[in-house]
Amino acid sequence: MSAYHPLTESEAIERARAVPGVFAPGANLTVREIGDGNLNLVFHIQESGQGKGLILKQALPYAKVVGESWPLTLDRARIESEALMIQGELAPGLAPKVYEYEAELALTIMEDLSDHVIMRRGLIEGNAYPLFAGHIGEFLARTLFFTSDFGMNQQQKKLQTGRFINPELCKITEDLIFDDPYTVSANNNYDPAIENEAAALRSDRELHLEVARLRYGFLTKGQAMLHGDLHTGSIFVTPTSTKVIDPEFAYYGPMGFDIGAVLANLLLNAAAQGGRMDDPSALGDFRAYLLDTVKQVWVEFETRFRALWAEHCVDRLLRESGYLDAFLAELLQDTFGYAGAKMVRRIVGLAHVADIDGIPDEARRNRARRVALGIGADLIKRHRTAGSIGQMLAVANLHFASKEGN
Ligand code: SR1
Ligand code: MG
Repeated sequence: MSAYHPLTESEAIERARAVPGVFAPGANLTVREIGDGNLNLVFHIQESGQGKGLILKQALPYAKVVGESWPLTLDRARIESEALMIQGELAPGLAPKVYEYEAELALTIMEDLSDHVIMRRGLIEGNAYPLFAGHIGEFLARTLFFTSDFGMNQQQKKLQTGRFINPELCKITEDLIFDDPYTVSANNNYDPAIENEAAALRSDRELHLEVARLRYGFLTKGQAMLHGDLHTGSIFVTPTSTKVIDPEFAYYGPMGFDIGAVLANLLLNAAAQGGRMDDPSALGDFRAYLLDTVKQVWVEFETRFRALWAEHCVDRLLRESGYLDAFLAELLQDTFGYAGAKMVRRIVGLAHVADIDGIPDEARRNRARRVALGIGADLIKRHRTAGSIGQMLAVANLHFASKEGN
């Protein structure tokens, strides 16, 4: 019989105690279960008064957000721990250190990041992270380049692709992002006040055609090892540090899906701030910061990806002059489309974002939802004609102005 069982808090303490070299023998350890995501248990173990800690993340055999009626593979814990280690090697300092992975318990033991905050929470509070664009640009460029056919031996890449076959987690994305929002689905979850907008998503055939293209890209375009769920709840920050966590959705897919996820979540926060900030000048300043960050993430990514290509591209023909420009032009278009799809799903789909759902005033909350849906649907529809990151900012500003009347 399998030894798997969800850990109790006291078992989590004893398991943490057994990690060599972290806590003093006999240390007074405290534990808190802090998992506020959709899928897992997360225990935070601390040594009282010593500033030392560990995180124990344990996969549950079902999706916590729904319950035991939605079974989910424990193999995602292996995928997550392997992805964390690969990302930590490729992008030093930008992922938490993994101490141990225990397959039987689907348990990953990693660095305590409690001196950081979840970026989504920080942005909701109106905090700016000026180094973030450079950090995430570096993370994206290095993890995507070095796991792709540009930066990795192509036979090794095929073998690595096999280790990241992640059908159940991909199916969640295929349903929740690339299907449910565009049909009547029991998974959908939205305020009746936006029924007209939700119905418009279901009847817009032009939109469906573009979503089909993005969906097919997600299903077939195994360009690089993705994080697979790179929203601002998967990123810990301080003013000087960025750590990317939670890559349990990792698989080989289209690079634009990861980049688009980051940009979508910045834009969701920009939409949300219209319902949160009362002072127009503070709102203008914070939105300017967020939109500049959207632009800088792409610029920092592209600059680094180009430099990696110039120095480390392993494929003679992919080094051919002009190829990289064409590749990056298509990647920008994918990024627009995936960013749009990520925005739409957070408004009408199963899993929402606190940026918007936490807006206290109902009318302002639903206005922010309409703004986000408008931006998202436009990015999807326009993705194949996108030619510069500035166009993404223009789409956002258009919807702020037209739906907020300023
Ligand atoms: C059933 S899981 C719902 C969502 O939570 C994760 O963070 C992913 O974004 C997934 O789509
Ligand atoms: Mg997650």
